[in-house]
Amino acid sequence: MGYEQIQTASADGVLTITLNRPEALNAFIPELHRELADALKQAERDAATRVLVITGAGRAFCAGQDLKALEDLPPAGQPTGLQSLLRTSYNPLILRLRAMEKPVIAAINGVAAGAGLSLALACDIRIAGESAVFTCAFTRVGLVPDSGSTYLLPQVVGIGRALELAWTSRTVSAQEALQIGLVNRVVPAERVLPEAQELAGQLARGAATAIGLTKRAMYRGLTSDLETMLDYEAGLQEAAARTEDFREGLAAFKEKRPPRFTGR
Ligand code: T3D
Repeated sequence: MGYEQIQTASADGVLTITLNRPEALNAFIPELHRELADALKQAERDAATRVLVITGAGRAFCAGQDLKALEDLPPAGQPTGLQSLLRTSYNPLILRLRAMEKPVIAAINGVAAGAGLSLALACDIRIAGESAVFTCAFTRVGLVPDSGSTYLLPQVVGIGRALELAWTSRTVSAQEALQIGLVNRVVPAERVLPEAQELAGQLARGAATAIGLTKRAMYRGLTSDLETMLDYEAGLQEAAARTEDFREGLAAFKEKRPPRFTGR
């Protein structure tokens, strides 16, 4: 599938996906959804892709749903189709990012608003530029947070902050985002993508099975209990211990050298 609404670039096990509608601050339209879904599906299947980086072209990360594409609304009280739009495009996107047993890093180069914030929250690690800003945006246009924000935002920043940010839609600076745990790091604007790609490269050279299973277990742990997770970890550890990478890790330790993992 040829892409117009996104750009993709692969290097050393890292796939960088750039949302590419800079004139609309990379807001979502159906074609962008289709292309992103296709790229993620390919990345999931491609053993050579170890880590993903998602970023935006131009000055924005993503401004959420393209509001100009929602012009033909029926009169108030009539069905709008938004429910179906969420179920067929946004929800599968968020679930795919979470289910994918590969790290996904958001390189947040500018504003993340509405479902653009949800997209960032669904990524595993968030690196923001100093001038990036965040807004829930949903309530400002009379909508409730969607695309996972009611689940993800309280997990990341706590329920009180999540409600405040959702109700007010106030703009959060990159520095405040760092302080409240909304992002992992803040870096100078020109370093956002390089830092994300450097971290991605480091992870891509890691033990892929252990990294993938760690993601699966950590997210499962959020909705589980200690006893269940102790048992679950034992099963996953057996799977990790059967890999060649575990043997290489042990050998490298004994030989006092860096490991050379192959992902097998
Ligand atoms: O089924 C469903 O429920 C649908 C799913 C909904 C999920 C959602 O995401 S709802 C929330 C949608 N997003 C928003 O409400 C954000 C709207 N945008 C803004 O609030 C502001 O643009 C920003 C805070 C993101 C950035 O502000 P600023 O001052 O940096 O830029 P700007 O001047 O407002 O925007 C620049 C251009 O981008 C402008 O176009 P123009 O006038 O120069 O031709 C603006 O219209 C366009 N733009 C920005 N956001 C969107 C957009 N165009 C379409 N859709 C957008 N979301």
